[in-house]
Amino acid sequence: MTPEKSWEYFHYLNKHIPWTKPTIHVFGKPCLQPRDVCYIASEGLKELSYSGYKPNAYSWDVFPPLKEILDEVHKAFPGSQFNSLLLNRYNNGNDYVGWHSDDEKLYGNTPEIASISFGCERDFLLKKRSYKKSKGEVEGEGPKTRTEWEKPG
Ligand SMILES: O=C(O)CCC(=O)C(=O)O
Repeated sequence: MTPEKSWEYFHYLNKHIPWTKPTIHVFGKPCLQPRDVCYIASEGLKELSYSGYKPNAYSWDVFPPLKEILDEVHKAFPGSQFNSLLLNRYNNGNDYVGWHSDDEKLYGNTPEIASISFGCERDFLLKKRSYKKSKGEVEGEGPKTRTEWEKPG
């Protein structure tokens, strides 16, 4: 994607996405999510729920440029078939996403994630999740369902 096209998408998303800043619950305490979000999902996908919040799932059909972006992602990862999109808008340096793994049950045991950024350049961080090992457990023997990576900080 050219930088010009990428900025075109940036302005489209900024203006036309119905951004919300939901209240989520972290360790039982309500707090405003520190960024704007919007959720797009293919028909038939189970409802997404995280931190006590169930976002409304918009259809891809409402936002044709998102379908173009999805096509680009599918081209970049041949054979992929992404079924949903969580959009995040970071308005300034105070907005962020905390360390987390995308391990919601509805995405299955080995979810595939693609990430695409528009706007200013920023760091995208990943770290290997730490976990307790039992005595004698061989490295790489952990439960298959574990999602091993966390992102970003
Ligand atoms: O905005 C990002 O780079 C990461 C977003 C993310 O990890 C998420 O929404 O699950």
